[in-house]
Amino acid sequence: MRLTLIQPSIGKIKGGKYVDSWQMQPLAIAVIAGLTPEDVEIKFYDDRLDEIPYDEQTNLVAIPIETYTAQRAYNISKEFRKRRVPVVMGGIHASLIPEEAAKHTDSVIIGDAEDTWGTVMEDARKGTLQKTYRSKATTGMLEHVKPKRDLFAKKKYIALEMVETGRGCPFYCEFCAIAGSFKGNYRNKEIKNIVADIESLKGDLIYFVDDNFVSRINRTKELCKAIAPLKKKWFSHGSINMTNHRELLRLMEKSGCANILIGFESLNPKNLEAMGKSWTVVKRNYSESISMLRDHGITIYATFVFGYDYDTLEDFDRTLDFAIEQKLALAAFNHLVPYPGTALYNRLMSEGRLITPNWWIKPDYKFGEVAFRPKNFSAEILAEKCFECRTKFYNSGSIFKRMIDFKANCKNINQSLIYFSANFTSYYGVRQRQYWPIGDVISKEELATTEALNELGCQD
Ligand code: B12
Ligand code: SF4
Repeated sequence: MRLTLIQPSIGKIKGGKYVDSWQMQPLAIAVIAGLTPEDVEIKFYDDRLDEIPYDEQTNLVAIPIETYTAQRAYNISKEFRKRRVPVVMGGIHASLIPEEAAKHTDSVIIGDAEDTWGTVMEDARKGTLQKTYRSKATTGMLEHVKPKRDLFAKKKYIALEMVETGRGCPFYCEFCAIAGSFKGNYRNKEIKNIVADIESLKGDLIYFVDDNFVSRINRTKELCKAIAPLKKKWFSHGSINMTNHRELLRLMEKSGCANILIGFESLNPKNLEAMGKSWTVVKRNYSESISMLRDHGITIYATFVFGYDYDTLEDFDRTLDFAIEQKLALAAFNHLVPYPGTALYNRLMSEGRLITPNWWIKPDYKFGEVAFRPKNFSAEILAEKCFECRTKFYNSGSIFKRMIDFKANCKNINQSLIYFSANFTSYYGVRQRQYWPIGDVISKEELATTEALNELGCQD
């Protein structure tokens, strides 16, 4: 039997380069391959880097989908199904709205693959694929499956090794797809399995893909102690309440933490309250938390979101100034996105504020377009102001100003190299991503007619 695994892109520009910062190893693909019986021949194509050979013989196609890749995945699925090849889909978007995915595929896997994939493969062999498979794994430890990373060997990904130590997050922020999907649930793997996974990797830069690396403080401390002797540099995401635990910060530093992405979201306490995120500033304000992380040599990738009801036009500049003054190593200035399956989506829908309820499958939808009506300015102004914050944050003056931080951003040669390469990748990425086409492969001419080509800076 032959299985074809496909990582979909968001959409592509024919002959153009894909967004650099999005070219990372797709770990879910390696996990599914690791769960697949040995006698099955596996082919893997990454739509971001490869052409998909629709006519190559195969018995089953499996595609992970996120909200932004759903439209493209549905188009890919259509091609295979036209050729009578069954297609199955899983991943966060398929799990959040399986009824939509079911219209475009033979089978939808809801939740984890670890306890469902074996049955899917058996049924596929027998030709008895069910319409849906639902994972029952919601509590207890997270099972570790050895990812089959050799599938990535010949592909040019960013030089980061992806490792998962836990899944889900104990918090419940209104806008977050993780909260919508895991409902405040968090499960972690056994530390000895994580250590073995890291030991098997050649690279020295690890990206822990966990939704919230500090979900369980004591367990994260134990994990940091266990990985410190491996002498790797690592990056991850975590909630800001980590700064309530000095010992944790010390252990993170000792274990090689180079950068941590933290959702700051807003400087306005009323917005934080509306998001269900007031807990971020209960013990100390953002500046104090930043300074504590800096004292431990940990650089920060802060994400901000605009478009909540208490945001005014002044908040864009105020937030940008804060991010530069605080010398944040990296920052994202996102507009609020109503992901389906979230509490935010349901609220905006009930308030009649979704401009296009199914924006992610709208044929000419572009990355960076705002899909809802904000309260205090228009959707277009929101998109423009976010883009302006990004370009100003990544202009050379700001990069230079933020560089002058010898405790974290430029504390040694390695950290300085990471700082510069991440900032320059972001400088280009910001322009490349804005108005990136969603859903299909389109030509530059088609794109030009939608007036966005210059904005994209997508030279060959
Ligand atoms: C690593 C990561 C990235 C990396 C790499 C992503 C990649 N695919 O190459 C980078 C940094 C590039 C990235 C970029 C973006 N990301 Co991201 N990312 C993640 C993160 C943190 C981890 C994903 C991961 O590897 N998990 C480990 C694997 C093993 O777990 P898993 O994906 O859940 O898969 C399991 C099951 O879901 C299931 N499964 C998954 N797929 C399939 C398929 C089949 C067939 C089957 C049977 C089962 C199955 O089996 C797996 C094992 O159980 C997730 C958070 C998350 N929990 O998903 C966000 C997440 C997926 N990203 C998100 C977003 C929004 C983005 C961006 C749009 C951000 C931006 N503004 O630029 C971009 C989009 C880029 C793109 N898609 O091309 C959102 C998506 C929300 C949504 N509703 O879709 C998430 C959920 C984060 C969040 N907090 O909301 N991301
Ligand atoms: S803390 Fe982060 S990952 Fe957790 S629910 Fe809130 S936004 Fe989502």
